[in-house]
Amino acid sequence: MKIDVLTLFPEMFAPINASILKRAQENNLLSLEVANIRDYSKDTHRKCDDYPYGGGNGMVMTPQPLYDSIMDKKTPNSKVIYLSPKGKVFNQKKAISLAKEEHLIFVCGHYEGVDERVLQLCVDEEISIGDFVLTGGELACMVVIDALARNIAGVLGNEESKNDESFSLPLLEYPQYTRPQVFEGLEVPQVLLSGNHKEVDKFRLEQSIEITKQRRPDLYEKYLKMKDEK
Ligand code: 4G3
Repeated sequence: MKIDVLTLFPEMFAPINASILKRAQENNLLSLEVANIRDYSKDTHRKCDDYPYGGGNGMVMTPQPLYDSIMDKKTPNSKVIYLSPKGKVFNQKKAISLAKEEHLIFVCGHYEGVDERVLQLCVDEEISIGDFVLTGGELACMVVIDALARNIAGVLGNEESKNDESFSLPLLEYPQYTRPQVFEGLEVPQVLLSGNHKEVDKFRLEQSIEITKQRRPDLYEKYLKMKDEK
């Protein structure tokens, strides 16, 4: 997959070239390019923002540099995504479907957002990572890229990716333990040491159900309904 990011702050994207996403790029499963919107400004001072028509607080990103940067990256197979608090809320299902795209272009807004006409002209989809406001779309963009990249075939070891079925189940993850068997007086549950895989699976499912019931009553209701339908 090819991903283009358009931002006024390319330096914010350093973390995306570490760890698993670094390996994905080295293995040519993912190609990530971050471009500076300012490089497209035709203004003498490379300005990319201006006061909002109608007044109000803060600045708005001007359409020209944004429009030109998007058009420069766009191909017939691209999907252009804008990160904003008024987008459709991102989830695991969306992460899986975006992982199947050929070319994604992420547009990161700063200040109080971008001129609406750019969204109208170029943006295919508006996505939010949750009901809160960030200083810019960059962190939201990295969240979406990380979540989708781990669903590209080959990016994770196959054992790791299997675990995601816990989110379509829909139950929260069961607790995990590793060595030592006793840590600060706390013991690993006996059943996990038994070697009885059927009992282990049963224990984990019970744990998942219990933690979901406690922490996410909304998911628990969904789970009960799904079980009934079976
Ligand atoms: C206001 C995305 C702020 C308007 C972006 C863009 C939160 C999210 C911004 C606008 C963001 C999110 C930039 N904050 N919840 N800040 O995904 O168009």
